[in-house]
Amino acid sequence: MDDSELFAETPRSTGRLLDVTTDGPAFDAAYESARLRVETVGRGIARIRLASGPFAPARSWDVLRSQPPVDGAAASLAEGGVRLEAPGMIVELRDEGGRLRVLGPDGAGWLEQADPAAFGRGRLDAFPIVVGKGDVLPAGRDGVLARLKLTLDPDDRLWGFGQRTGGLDRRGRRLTNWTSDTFGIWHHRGSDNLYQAQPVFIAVKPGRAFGAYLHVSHLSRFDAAYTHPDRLAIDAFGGEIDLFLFAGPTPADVVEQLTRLTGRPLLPPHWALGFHQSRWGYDSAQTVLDVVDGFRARGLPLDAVHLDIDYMRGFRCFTWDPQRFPDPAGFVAAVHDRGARVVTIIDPGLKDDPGSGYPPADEALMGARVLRNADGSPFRGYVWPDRALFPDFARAEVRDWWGSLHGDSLVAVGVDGIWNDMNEPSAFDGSFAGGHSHDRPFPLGLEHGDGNERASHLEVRNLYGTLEGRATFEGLRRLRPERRPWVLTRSAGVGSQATCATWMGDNNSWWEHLEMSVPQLLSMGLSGSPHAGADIGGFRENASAELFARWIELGAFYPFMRDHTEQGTRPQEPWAFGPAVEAVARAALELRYRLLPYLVSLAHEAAFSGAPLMRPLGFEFPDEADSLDVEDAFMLGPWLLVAPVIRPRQRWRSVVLPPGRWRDFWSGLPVAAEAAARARPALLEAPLGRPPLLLREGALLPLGNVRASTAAALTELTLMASPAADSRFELVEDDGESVVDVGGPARTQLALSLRGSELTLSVGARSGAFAPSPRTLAVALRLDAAPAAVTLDGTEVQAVWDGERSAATLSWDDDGAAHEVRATL
Ligand code: MIG
Repeated sequence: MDDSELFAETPRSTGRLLDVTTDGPAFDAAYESARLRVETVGRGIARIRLASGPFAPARSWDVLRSQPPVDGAAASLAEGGVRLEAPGMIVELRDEGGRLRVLGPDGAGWLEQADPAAFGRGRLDAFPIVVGKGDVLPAGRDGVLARLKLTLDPDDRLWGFGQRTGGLDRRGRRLTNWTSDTFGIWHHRGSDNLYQAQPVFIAVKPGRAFGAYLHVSHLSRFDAAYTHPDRLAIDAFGGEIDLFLFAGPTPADVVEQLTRLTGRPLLPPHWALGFHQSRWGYDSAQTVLDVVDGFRARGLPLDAVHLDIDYMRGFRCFTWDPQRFPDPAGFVAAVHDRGARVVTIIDPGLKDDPGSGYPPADEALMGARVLRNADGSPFRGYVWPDRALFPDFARAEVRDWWGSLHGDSLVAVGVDGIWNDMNEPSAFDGSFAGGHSHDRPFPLGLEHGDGNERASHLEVRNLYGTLEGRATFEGLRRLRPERRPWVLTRSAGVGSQATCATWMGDNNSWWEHLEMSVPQLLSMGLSGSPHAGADIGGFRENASAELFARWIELGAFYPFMRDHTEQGTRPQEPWAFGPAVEAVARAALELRYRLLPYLVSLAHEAAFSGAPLMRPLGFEFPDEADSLDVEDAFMLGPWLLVAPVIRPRQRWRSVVLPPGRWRDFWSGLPVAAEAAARARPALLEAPLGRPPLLLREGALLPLGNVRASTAAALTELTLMASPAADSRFELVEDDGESVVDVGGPARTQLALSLRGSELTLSVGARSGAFAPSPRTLAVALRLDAAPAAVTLDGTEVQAVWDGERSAATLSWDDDGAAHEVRATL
């Protein structure tokens, strides 16, 4: 877009560079009509702020975490400019032209400022997705658009950008950061923004990655080589470009740096990693219990059932319908008795009927806790309960109040988790009963915050879901301090990973949306939010039997695994499509439950370093160009490669294999060694119920026994191993429910080495407070042939050779002590 389409007036450029001063690990520059500050704020993290006036004030709701000081970062005046050298990255400003350059530690260019930055009142119609009837830009600096153009390396793939439609590499797209209720048919490539806003990206090419986070909550947009093939333009309202840069050098390092700055991902309770069943339209306690019984009667695993808006009395949040759910506590107890958990939906819109015996509305109005119009009157919009009020989550007092609302009606009843919907926020301009239009009635000038923190909707909208999720998380933590909170949210932003899991909203029962869920969830993890899933089977419209089968097969690898569908669609429980599909669903669910010890370890890794559970191949093989460009397959943690089937009637899949020796998970047999050696695609068989699933060389994969739910004990732990010269994995275990502090979880170091024909697998002594229940520990070595000899702690033992699974297995009662298995191949 050229300037005339973006700005309502001729924009001001920064003008001449007047003065530069250094300040320890930072430098400041004054231009004729702008200021710049470049600063090292943490290990591998630099911040660039550029504004036409004073920098924006800090906000109490901001997600940034303070960082310890960094050694070895210093700014110095150099010939022709100023240079900030920090570990991992260099930022320079050259006197001539006053432009920025970002370089790697080796001096290779990463980003270069293409034009002087520009500032001016923006044009709202340049952001068509945002404009509602009568929307106007707020006055003052809110409405000032800041524009920075950077030149990119032509080889850079651009990953991340949060929740999006489309593919993994988003080069060539324009990406708006604006949370919106964009449902079903709008989940397509032409429609760029969805419910969440994470303005972050990773630029990656073989052997090098760096990242960026645009720390601006106002409406903003990236033009990622869309208008100009080698340029990244950043446009942000609020009058300032505030850009954090992450030095990498690998994608994993970037995600670590991003989540160190904005919060590590939450640690979910174990039940949340199990299978969730949901649908809009489970309209009575009995219906829900019948569904849970359906799982139990068939022996299908289930950990949670979700209650959609059907449970409320007239869509009033924090109430139960007295006819449909006459005894909430009895109902929840009955689900618990069946070994499952209850998650209830909560929308932000509170029914506007003060004085009618609905305390949340009274308290909201009397406490002035809601969003206000410019004249100070409460803002009202229409959602499920009809006319509604919207809490102002930017205020700490309102977040506390909101959290406490979950006490009597939900936590005291025994509800286990909370599902936040409609928090983009979404509302309409007329009653739902009368057929609503899809206007966006939240005026951009609507007021959030209080005191000297009053802020416009243009500034706070993108954070609304993040702040609601935080209020809910903190409320649950206060109300039930002994348990890990679990909150699922539809709208989210950078920072919400610390409090909420998310799902991808209202997809359709289309193959295209099954396919899209892979790059979508990969992008979520790369953007710091790994605990994400897409509705299995698709939300809108009816899934075909085959689509459902393939989707639940794929969903077994989603970090958050939930079957959900819209009111009025055909039944979508795993048995609803007949015995053949039920068998596929059973295989998928059983695999999910076997994978749980691995998923728990990966969730701990994510909580420690940000590393996503679901990873692009290039995350694990960042030096391999071929791996970097795969978007239709992914890694689950370091050890498993998943290549889902994404088309009907397909029984084969071609898979680009990263280097190394890969084995078929099911048979244990080596896969297309020739293809792997030369990074060529392999063609793999993919019958229904058995999608291509490959075990990486060096795998140390912990697997559990199949259970009805995580409420049942883990009685077997199997370490599935595939030989390699050297590899390691940390098995992390905990009780799955309590808040884990440092020293709580149990850790076991696993290591594998191959010297000549001697394979050694060592299981370290378990450390930490958690003690697992009694169980068998098994080692399953995936080998080409039965081993010649096997010893356990130096004593010869008999391993059982299973030719069909190419596995030599031995087991013992787990005593938490160190053990060593040696096999002569
Ligand atoms: O206007 O609560 O994305 O999961 O079933 C639709 C009803 C509101 C949208 C959510 C969907 C949920 C539905 N909600």
